[in-house]
Amino acid sequence: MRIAVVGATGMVGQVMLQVLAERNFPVTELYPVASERSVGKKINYQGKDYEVIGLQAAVDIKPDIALFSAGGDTSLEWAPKFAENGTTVVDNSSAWRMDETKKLVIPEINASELTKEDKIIANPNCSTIQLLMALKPLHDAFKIKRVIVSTYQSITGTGVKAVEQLENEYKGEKGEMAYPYPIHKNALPHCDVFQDNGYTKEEMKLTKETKKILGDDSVLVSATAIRIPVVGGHSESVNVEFEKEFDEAEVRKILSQFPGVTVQDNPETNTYPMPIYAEGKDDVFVGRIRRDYSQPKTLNMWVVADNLRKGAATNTVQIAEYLIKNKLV
Ligand code: A2P
Ligand code: 11C
Repeated sequence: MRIAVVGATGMVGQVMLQVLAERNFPVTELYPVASERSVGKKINYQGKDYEVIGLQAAVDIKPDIALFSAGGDTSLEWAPKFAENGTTVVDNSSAWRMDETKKLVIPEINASELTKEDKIIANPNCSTIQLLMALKPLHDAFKIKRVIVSTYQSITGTGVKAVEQLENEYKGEKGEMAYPYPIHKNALPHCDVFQDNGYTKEEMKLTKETKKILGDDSVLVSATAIRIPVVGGHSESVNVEFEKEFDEAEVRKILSQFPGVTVQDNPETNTYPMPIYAEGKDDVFVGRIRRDYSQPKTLNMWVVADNLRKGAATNTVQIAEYLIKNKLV
Protein backbone atom coordinates (compact mmCIF):
# COMPACT_ATOMS: atom_id res chain seq x y z
CA MET A 1 0.00 0.00 0.00
CA ARG A 2 1.16 3.51 -0.85
CA ILE A 3 0.49 5.51 2.28
CA ALA A 4 0.56 9.28 2.85
CA VAL A 5 0.69 10.57 6.42
CA VAL A 6 -0.57 14.15 6.38
CA GLY A 7 0.72 15.96 9.46
CA ALA A 8 3.68 13.56 9.73
CA THR A 9 5.75 16.08 11.72
CA GLY A 10 3.00 16.62 14.31
CA MET A 11 2.30 14.96 17.62
CA VAL A 12 -0.34 12.50 16.32
CA GLY A 13 1.43 12.07 12.95
CA GLN A 14 4.58 10.90 14.72
CA VAL A 15 2.60 8.33 16.70
CA MET A 16 0.88 7.20 13.48
CA LEU A 17 4.30 6.41 11.98
CA GLN A 18 5.26 4.53 15.13
CA VAL A 19 1.99 2.53 15.11
CA LEU A 20 2.29 1.73 11.37
CA ALA A 21 5.79 0.37 11.99
CA GLU A 22 4.87 -1.59 15.14
CA ARG A 23 1.88 -3.25 13.48
CA ASN A 24 3.87 -4.15 10.37
CA PHE A 25 1.37 -2.26 8.26
CA PRO A 26 1.86 -3.25 4.60
CA VAL A 27 3.57 -0.01 3.52
CA THR A 28 5.22 -0.23 0.10
CA GLU A 29 5.72 3.54 -0.29
CA LEU A 30 5.53 6.14 2.48
CA TYR A 31 4.84 9.82 1.83
CA PRO A 32 5.23 12.07 4.87
CA VAL A 33 3.28 15.29 4.27
CA ALA A 34 3.35 18.53 6.25
CA SER A 35 3.10 22.29 5.76
CA GLU A 36 5.31 24.15 3.29
CA ARG A 37 7.66 25.09 6.17
CA SER A 38 8.57 21.42 6.63
CA VAL A 39 8.96 20.40 2.99
CA GLY A 40 12.38 18.82 2.45
CA LYS A 41 12.83 17.82 6.11
CA LYS A 42 13.66 14.18 6.74
CA ILE A 43 11.36 11.80 8.61
CA ASN A 44 12.71 8.45 9.75
CA TYR A 45 10.51 5.38 9.28
CA GLN A 46 11.82 1.90 10.08
CA GLY A 47 15.42 3.06 9.82
CA LYS A 48 15.02 4.84 6.48
CA ASP A 49 14.81 8.59 5.85
CA TYR A 50 11.87 9.96 3.86
CA GLU A 51 11.61 13.54 2.61
CA VAL A 52 8.56 15.55 3.68
CA ILE A 53 6.45 16.67 0.71
CA GLY A 54 3.68 19.24 0.36
CA LEU A 55 -0.04 18.57 0.02
CA GLN A 56 -0.40 19.14 -3.74
CA ALA A 57 2.56 16.87 -4.47
CA ALA A 58 0.93 14.19 -2.31
CA VAL A 59 -2.45 14.53 -4.07
CA ASP A 60 -0.72 14.14 -7.44
CA ILE A 61 1.03 10.94 -6.31
CA LYS A 62 -2.45 9.35 -5.75
CA PRO A 63 -1.58 7.25 -2.70
CA ASP A 64 -3.93 4.35 -1.87
CA ILE A 65 -4.61 5.71 1.62
CA ALA A 66 -3.94 9.09 3.26
CA LEU A 67 -3.97 9.25 7.05
CA PHE A 68 -4.72 12.85 8.03
CA SER A 69 -3.87 14.61 11.29
CA ALA A 70 -3.04 18.18 10.32
CA GLY A 71 -5.98 20.08 11.79
CA GLY A 72 -9.57 20.62 10.67
CA ASP A 73 -8.90 23.37 8.13
CA THR A 74 -6.33 21.28 6.26
CA SER A 75 -8.76 18.33 6.21
CA LEU A 76 -11.67 20.45 4.98
CA GLU A 77 -9.64 21.83 2.11
CA TRP A 78 -7.50 18.85 1.15
CA ALA A 79 -9.32 15.60 1.99
CA PRO A 80 -11.78 16.11 -0.93
CA LYS A 81 -8.87 16.70 -3.33
CA PHE A 82 -7.29 13.37 -2.34
CA ALA A 83 -10.68 11.64 -2.49
CA GLU A 84 -11.42 13.00 -5.98
CA ASN A 85 -8.09 11.57 -7.11
CA GLY A 86 -9.03 8.10 -5.86
CA THR A 87 -7.23 8.13 -2.49
CA THR A 88 -9.15 6.95 0.59
CA VAL A 89 -8.71 9.44 3.43
CA VAL A 90 -8.91 8.48 7.10
CA ASP A 91 -9.17 11.79 8.91
CA ASN A 92 -8.35 12.35 12.56
CA SER A 93 -9.67 15.93 12.70
CA SER A 94 -13.14 17.08 13.70
CA ALA A 95 -13.82 18.38 10.15
CA TRP A 96 -15.99 15.55 8.80
CA ARG A 97 -17.23 13.75 11.91
CA MET A 98 -20.73 15.10 12.00
CA ASP A 99 -21.16 15.25 8.20
CA GLU A 100 -24.12 12.97 7.44
CA THR A 101 -22.43 11.63 4.32
CA LYS A 102 -19.31 10.50 6.25
CA LYS A 103 -18.88 7.47 8.52
CA LEU A 104 -17.51 7.98 12.03
CA VAL A 105 -15.68 4.80 12.86
CA ILE A 106 -14.29 2.87 15.81
CA PRO A 107 -13.32 -0.45 14.20
CA GLU A 108 -14.36 -2.65 17.16
CA ILE A 109 -17.81 -1.03 17.05
CA ASN A 110 -18.96 -0.05 13.56
CA ALA A 111 -16.33 -0.75 10.88
CA SER A 112 -18.85 -3.04 9.18
CA GLU A 113 -20.64 0.13 7.97
CA LEU A 114 -17.69 0.88 5.65
CA THR A 115 -17.95 0.37 1.89
CA LYS A 116 -15.71 1.01 -1.12
CA GLU A 117 -17.66 4.22 -1.71
CA ASP A 118 -16.38 5.78 1.55
CA LYS A 119 -13.51 7.94 0.38
CA ILE A 120 -13.35 10.20 3.46
CA ILE A 121 -13.72 8.36 6.77
CA ALA A 122 -13.75 10.21 10.08
CA ASN A 123 -11.88 9.17 13.20
CA PRO A 124 -13.76 10.18 16.37
CA ASN A 125 -12.45 12.51 19.06
CA CYS A 126 -10.03 10.89 21.52
CA SER A 127 -12.27 11.27 24.57
CA THR A 128 -15.23 9.82 22.61
CA ILE A 129 -13.29 6.76 21.43
CA GLN A 130 -12.28 5.58 24.89
CA LEU A 131 -15.75 6.31 26.30
CA LEU A 132 -17.46 4.35 23.52
CA MET A 133 -15.11 1.37 23.84
CA ALA A 134 -16.44 0.95 27.38
CA LEU A 135 -20.06 1.89 26.61
CA LYS A 136 -20.76 -0.09 23.42
CA PRO A 137 -20.71 -3.64 24.90
CA LEU A 138 -22.76 -2.43 27.89
CA HIS A 139 -25.25 -0.67 25.60
CA ASP A 140 -25.72 -3.93 23.68
CA ALA A 141 -26.35 -5.82 26.92
CA PHE A 142 -28.37 -3.39 29.07
CA LYS A 143 -29.33 -0.44 26.78
CA ILE A 144 -28.05 2.91 27.96
CA LYS A 145 -30.50 5.69 28.89
CA ARG A 146 -28.14 8.39 30.10
CA VAL A 147 -24.40 8.96 30.60
CA ILE A 148 -22.77 11.59 32.81
CA VAL A 149 -19.08 11.85 32.01
CA SER A 150 -16.35 14.04 33.51
CA THR A 151 -13.02 13.94 31.73
CA TYR A 152 -9.49 14.54 33.04
CA GLN A 153 -7.61 15.22 29.81
CA SER A 154 -3.93 15.06 28.99
CA ILE A 155 -2.23 18.18 27.66
CA THR A 156 -0.97 16.14 24.68
CA GLY A 157 -4.53 16.50 23.29
CA THR A 158 -3.80 20.19 22.77
CA GLY A 159 -0.46 19.57 21.00
CA VAL A 160 3.20 20.48 21.28
CA LYS A 161 2.54 24.05 22.48
CA ALA A 162 0.74 22.78 25.58
CA VAL A 163 3.50 20.33 26.46
CA GLU A 164 5.98 23.22 26.17
CA GLN A 165 3.77 25.42 28.37
CA LEU A 166 3.76 22.82 31.14
CA GLU A 167 7.53 22.25 30.85
CA ASN A 168 8.18 26.01 31.02
CA GLU A 169 5.92 26.46 34.03
CA TYR A 170 7.48 23.48 35.77
CA LYS A 171 10.93 25.01 35.30
CA GLY A 172 9.66 28.47 36.31
CA GLU A 173 10.42 29.87 32.86
CA LYS A 174 8.27 32.16 30.72
CA GLY A 175 7.11 31.07 27.26
CA GLU A 176 4.20 30.86 24.85
CA MET A 177 0.87 29.95 26.44
CA ALA A 178 -1.37 27.27 24.87
CA TYR A 179 -4.03 27.86 27.56
CA PRO A 180 -5.48 31.08 28.99
CA TYR A 181 -4.14 30.11 32.47
CA PRO A 182 -1.21 28.16 33.93
CA ILE A 183 -1.66 24.39 33.60
CA HIS A 184 1.06 23.36 36.11
CA LYS A 185 -0.58 22.68 39.51
CA ASN A 186 -3.95 23.51 37.92
CA ALA A 187 -7.15 22.03 36.45
CA LEU A 188 -8.91 23.93 33.68
CA PRO A 189 -12.65 23.28 33.16
CA HIS A 190 -12.11 24.27 29.55
CA CYS A 191 -11.19 21.95 26.63
CA ASP A 192 -11.59 23.47 23.16
CA VAL A 193 -13.78 26.55 22.65
CA PHE A 194 -16.96 27.56 24.47
CA GLN A 195 -20.24 27.36 22.58
CA ASP A 196 -23.46 29.38 22.89
CA ASN A 197 -25.08 26.71 25.10
CA GLY A 198 -22.40 27.12 27.83
CA TYR A 199 -20.71 23.81 26.98
CA THR A 200 -17.31 23.52 25.31
CA LYS A 201 -16.90 22.03 21.85
CA GLU A 202 -15.09 19.04 23.43
CA GLU A 203 -18.09 18.40 25.69
CA MET A 204 -20.53 18.57 22.78
CA LYS A 205 -18.31 16.22 20.73
CA LEU A 206 -18.83 13.61 23.46
CA THR A 207 -22.62 14.05 23.20
CA LYS A 208 -22.99 14.19 19.41
CA GLU A 209 -20.37 11.63 18.39
CA THR A 210 -21.70 9.07 20.88
CA LYS A 211 -25.19 9.18 19.32
CA LYS A 212 -23.75 8.88 15.81
CA ILE A 213 -21.41 5.95 16.58
CA LEU A 214 -24.04 4.01 18.54
CA GLY A 215 -26.60 4.88 15.85
CA ASP A 216 -28.98 5.69 18.68
CA ASP A 217 -30.26 9.23 19.25
CA SER A 218 -32.05 8.19 22.43
CA VAL A 219 -28.76 7.89 24.38
CA LEU A 220 -28.38 11.04 26.50
CA VAL A 221 -24.86 12.29 27.30
CA SER A 222 -23.95 15.15 29.60
CA ALA A 223 -20.22 15.94 29.66
CA THR A 224 -17.77 18.14 31.57
CA ALA A 225 -14.26 18.20 30.11
CA ILE A 226 -11.29 19.18 32.30
CA ARG A 227 -7.67 19.70 31.29
CA ILE A 228 -5.12 18.50 33.86
CA PRO A 229 -1.29 18.58 33.90
CA VAL A 230 -0.86 14.97 32.76
CA VAL A 231 0.80 13.65 29.59
CA GLY A 232 0.07 9.89 29.44
CA GLY A 233 -3.61 9.83 28.51
CA HIS A 234 -7.15 10.90 29.18
CA SER A 235 -9.16 9.64 32.17
CA GLU A 236 -12.94 9.65 32.46
CA SER A 237 -15.32 9.27 35.37
CA VAL A 238 -18.42 7.71 33.82
CA ASN A 239 -21.88 7.31 35.35
CA VAL A 240 -24.25 5.22 33.22
CA GLU A 241 -27.96 4.67 33.73
CA PHE A 242 -29.33 1.59 31.93
CA GLU A 243 -32.85 0.57 30.95
CA LYS A 244 -32.28 -3.01 32.10
CA GLU A 245 -31.04 -4.25 35.48
CA PHE A 246 -27.42 -5.45 35.47
CA ASP A 247 -25.14 -7.59 37.51
CA GLU A 248 -21.69 -6.21 38.40
CA ALA A 249 -19.91 -9.51 37.70
CA GLU A 250 -21.63 -9.64 34.31
CA VAL A 251 -20.45 -6.06 33.57
CA ARG A 252 -16.85 -7.06 34.31
CA LYS A 253 -17.15 -10.15 32.12
CA ILE A 254 -18.69 -8.23 29.21
CA LEU A 255 -16.03 -5.51 29.37
CA SER A 256 -13.12 -7.92 29.62
CA GLN A 257 -14.38 -9.89 26.61
CA PHE A 258 -14.65 -6.79 24.40
CA PRO A 259 -11.64 -6.52 22.05
CA GLY A 260 -9.40 -3.59 22.92
CA VAL A 261 -10.66 -3.25 26.50
CA THR A 262 -8.67 -4.36 29.55
CA VAL A 263 -10.32 -4.43 32.97
CA GLN A 264 -8.02 -3.33 35.81
CA ASP A 265 -10.19 -3.45 38.87
CA ASN A 266 -9.27 -4.74 42.30
CA PRO A 267 -9.65 -2.39 45.29
CA GLU A 268 -7.91 -4.94 47.55
CA THR A 269 -4.66 -4.50 45.62
CA ASN A 270 -5.20 -0.82 44.69
CA THR A 271 -5.61 -1.90 41.08
CA TYR A 272 -7.22 0.68 38.81
CA PRO A 273 -6.34 2.35 35.51
CA MET A 274 -4.01 5.38 35.48
CA PRO A 275 -2.58 7.44 32.64
CA ILE A 276 1.05 6.72 33.56
CA TYR A 277 0.40 3.02 32.84
CA ALA A 278 -1.90 3.56 29.83
CA GLU A 279 0.74 5.66 28.08
CA GLY A 280 2.13 3.97 24.97
CA LYS A 281 -0.53 1.21 25.04
CA ASP A 282 -3.32 0.64 22.54
CA ASP A 283 -5.99 -0.71 24.90
CA VAL A 284 -8.68 1.17 26.80
CA PHE A 285 -8.45 0.43 30.53
CA VAL A 286 -11.55 0.24 32.75
CA GLY A 287 -11.70 0.05 36.53
CA ARG A 288 -13.53 1.30 39.66
CA ILE A 289 -16.55 -0.63 38.35
CA ARG A 290 -19.31 -0.30 40.92
CA ARG A 291 -23.03 0.16 41.33
CA ASP A 292 -24.29 3.71 41.88
CA TYR A 293 -26.40 3.31 45.01
CA SER A 294 -28.06 6.71 44.59
CA GLN A 295 -30.45 5.40 41.94
CA PRO A 296 -31.46 2.05 40.37
CA LYS A 297 -29.85 0.44 37.27
CA THR A 298 -26.88 2.82 37.39
CA LEU A 299 -23.14 2.09 37.21
CA ASN A 300 -19.95 4.04 37.90
CA MET A 301 -16.63 3.34 36.20
CA TRP A 302 -13.25 4.92 35.43
CA VAL A 303 -11.94 4.74 31.86
CA VAL A 304 -8.34 5.56 30.86
CA ALA A 305 -6.54 5.43 27.48
CA ASP A 306 -3.55 6.95 25.73
CA ASN A 307 -5.26 9.72 23.75
CA LEU A 308 -2.53 9.75 21.09
CA ARG A 309 -2.82 5.95 20.60
CA LYS A 310 -6.36 4.47 20.70
CA GLY A 311 -7.72 8.03 20.90
CA ALA A 312 -6.05 9.02 17.62
CA ALA A 313 -3.22 7.22 15.77
CA THR A 314 -4.07 3.59 16.58
CA ASN A 315 -7.76 3.98 15.75
CA THR A 316 -6.87 5.63 12.43
CA VAL A 317 -4.42 2.87 11.52
CA GLN A 318 -6.95 0.19 12.56
CA ILE A 319 -9.51 1.73 10.16
CA ALA A 320 -6.91 1.56 7.37
CA GLU A 321 -6.16 -2.08 8.29
CA TYR A 322 -9.87 -2.89 8.10
CA LEU A 323 -10.11 -1.29 4.64
CA ILE A 324 -7.23 -3.42 3.38
CA LYS A 325 -8.41 -6.65 4.99
CA ASN A 326 -11.88 -6.23 3.51
CA LYS A 327 -10.61 -5.10 0.09
CA LEU A 328 -12.30 -1.70 0.39
CA VAL A 329 -9.27 0.14 -1.03
P1 A2P B 1 4.31 21.44 10.23
O1 A2P B 1 5.17 20.66 11.18
O2 A2P B 1 4.96 21.66 8.93
O3 A2P B 1 3.71 22.67 10.84
P2 A2P B 1 0.48 19.35 15.89
O4 A2P B 1 -0.96 19.01 16.03
O5 A2P B 1 1.37 18.51 16.72
O6 A2P B 1 0.73 20.81 16.02
O7 A2P B 1 0.85 18.97 14.34
C1 A2P B 1 0.16 19.47 13.25
C2 A2P B 1 0.64 18.79 11.97
O8 A2P B 1 -0.11 19.31 10.88
C3 A2P B 1 2.09 19.06 11.64
O9 A2P B 1 2.63 17.96 10.94
C4 A2P B 1 1.98 20.28 10.73
O10 A2P B 1 3.08 20.45 9.85
C5 A2P B 1 0.76 19.90 9.93
N1 A2P B 1 0.14 21.09 9.37
C6 A2P B 1 -0.32 22.18 10.00
N2 A2P B 1 -0.82 23.07 9.14
C7 A2P B 1 -0.69 22.53 7.90
C8 A2P B 1 -1.01 22.95 6.59
N3 A2P B 1 -1.59 24.13 6.36
N4 A2P B 1 -0.71 22.13 5.57
C9 A2P B 1 -0.11 20.92 5.80
N5 A2P B 1 0.21 20.46 7.01
C10 A2P B 1 -0.07 21.26 8.06
C1 11C C 1 -8.27 17.29 23.38
N1 11C C 1 -9.84 15.87 22.23
O1 11C C 1 -7.71 16.46 24.11
C2 11C C 1 -8.90 16.92 22.08
C3 11C C 1 -7.84 16.70 21.05
O2 11C C 1 -11.35 17.02 17.92
O3 11C C 1 -9.69 15.77 17.37
C4 11C C 1 -8.36 16.32 19.69
C5 11C C 1 -9.32 17.31 19.10
C6 11C C 1 -10.17 16.65 18.05
O4 11C C 1 -8.35 18.47 23.65
